[in-house]
Amino acid sequence: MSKKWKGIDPRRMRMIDRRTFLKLSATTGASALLAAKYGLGRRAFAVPAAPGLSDPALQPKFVELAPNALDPGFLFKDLNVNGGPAQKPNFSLRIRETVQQTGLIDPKNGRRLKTKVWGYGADTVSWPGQTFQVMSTSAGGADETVVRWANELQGKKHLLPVDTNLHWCYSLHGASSANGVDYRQFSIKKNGVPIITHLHGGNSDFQFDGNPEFFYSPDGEVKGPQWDFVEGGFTNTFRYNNAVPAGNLWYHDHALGITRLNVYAGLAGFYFVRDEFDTGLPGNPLGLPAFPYELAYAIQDRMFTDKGELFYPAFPGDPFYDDFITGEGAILPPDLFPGGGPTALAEFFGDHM
Ligand SMILES: [Cu+2]
Repeated sequence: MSKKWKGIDPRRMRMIDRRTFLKLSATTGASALLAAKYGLGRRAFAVPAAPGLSDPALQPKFVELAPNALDPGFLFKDLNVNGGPAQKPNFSLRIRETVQQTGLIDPKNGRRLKTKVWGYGADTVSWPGQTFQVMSTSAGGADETVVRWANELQGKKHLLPVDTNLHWCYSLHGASSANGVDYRQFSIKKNGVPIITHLHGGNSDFQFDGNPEFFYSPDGEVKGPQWDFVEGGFTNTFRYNNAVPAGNLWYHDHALGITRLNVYAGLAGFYFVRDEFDTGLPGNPLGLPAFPYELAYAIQDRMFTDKGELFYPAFPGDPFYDDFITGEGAILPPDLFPGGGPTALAEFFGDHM
């Protein structure tokens, strides 16, 4: 770190950012004024992608401070602080539904909207999940980080429309079911939403790697077929190898056929490995910035209804449906897709960030 950086007060950093932000939002404001002058409604510049959806042009921008995922207050607390052999999990986490304010407002009255999301957390859950920070064995860390992932999604309904005609958790049967179980006997309505967490970039044993066929329903009642081939059977306590160099990893859901929906609902977060070079601390041998100058942001795109609920296209009339279904000449058998959905679309681009 150069002297120059050391001298800057973190609060001033934030101010600089703010000023830049204000400048940017002033530009947006100017175009709105121009529009008013020439009698163009703001609608002339953007419209919601479909009726009933939130119009991003009517949302205030650069108002909320984007949280830094490396803020010490946002790190998960390691339950075995001294890196000692992890008999208990280092991190005991749950996957649950919660309600969050994302910064969205109701343009009609300026009131904040609330959004139902799914998140990871120790006591309370959040989207994105809090950040892991673990030490590589090369820097004296334990051999493994042990994480318990408790599926506590209690609703018997997904937040988003699920295409159950896909190759997914509860459609495995016949040759596609490795353990011979017919998973069509299960449903979200009866058994809840299955999950399985993948540590992206991790060096993990197969049973802890978040393979989609290792899914499990709330409380592990329904287990994916691959658990039958694991010595000792199913567990929701996973072990991650710490004999890896420093890096920016992330964790996210990976359940068969509903990964896009579970992640969209909020199931993702950061996982940093530190080592003797990238220590994450000031004065590290690589001269990398440390908190508050080292920042971690996940940029994600979403769509919302005008009530603030997450929206994901799946039915005729929804954004991208024409591009990937009608326009491609796809024919969805009406007995399987009453009303033309819900179906999975090949691509999606949200209009809110
Ligand atoms: Cu991944």
